[in-house]
Amino acid sequence: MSLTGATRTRVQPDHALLTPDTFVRVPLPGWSNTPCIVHISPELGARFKMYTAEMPAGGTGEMALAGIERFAYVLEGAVRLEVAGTTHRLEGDGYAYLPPDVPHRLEAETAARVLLIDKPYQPLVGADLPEVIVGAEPTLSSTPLMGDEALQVRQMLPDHLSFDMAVNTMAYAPGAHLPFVETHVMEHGLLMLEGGGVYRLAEQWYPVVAGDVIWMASYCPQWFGALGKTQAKYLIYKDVNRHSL
Ligand code: UGY
Ligand code: MN
Repeated sequence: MSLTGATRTRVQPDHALLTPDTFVRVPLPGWSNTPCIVHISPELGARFKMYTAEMPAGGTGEMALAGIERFAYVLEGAVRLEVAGTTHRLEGDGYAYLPPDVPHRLEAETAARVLLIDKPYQPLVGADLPEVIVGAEPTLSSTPLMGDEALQVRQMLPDHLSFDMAVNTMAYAPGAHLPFVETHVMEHGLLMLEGGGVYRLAEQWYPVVAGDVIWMASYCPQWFGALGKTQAKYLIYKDVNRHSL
């Protein structure tokens, strides 16, 4: 309950910081019994949609749109995923990549929160369609960003031209920071998973903590430095491997 009308949420033409105190839940086609928080969408200026589905036990989700690929990441709880004749069980930090037009069904075994990243898949002449990927983030090996052992990256999707999206986690030891102010063609959707720090977006510096969501448009200058005594970690989406012409 806000008695002051104050919030850290900010929405700008080339970036947005969205904090949990401002989240609004809506029903979405394809989801039964499941309120969804739409964090990032074309209405904001993005070329993808990122949202959290808050599934009660027994809640279900399917893809309601043609030509849309999906990345699903379980934040909390356990869900069953049925896809291509196989049933998988995803627990916290488990994830799946679901190619466009491959029917799938998510069903919550327990109350669960699932982060979804949906976007129109851009086929590439000569490249095969991507396959279903199911994994668990903690089991992946990490690599230091540009040799900095204090900043570890885990890549959840294959580094292959078939994929037009990348979804990584980035874990910063206390005091670690991006090596420079990145300014690039790819856009980002980001969810803070742990800890906190300061995010520079365009000409502003924002304090951020676990639970916050950030959208960075193409070419939005960006930098992050971790603060506090525990690691800061975020999940980050970007568009990759296409010419956009
Ligand atoms: O992959 C990235 O572009 C990443 N280093 N960006 C970021 O953390 N803001
Ligand atoms: Mn970046």
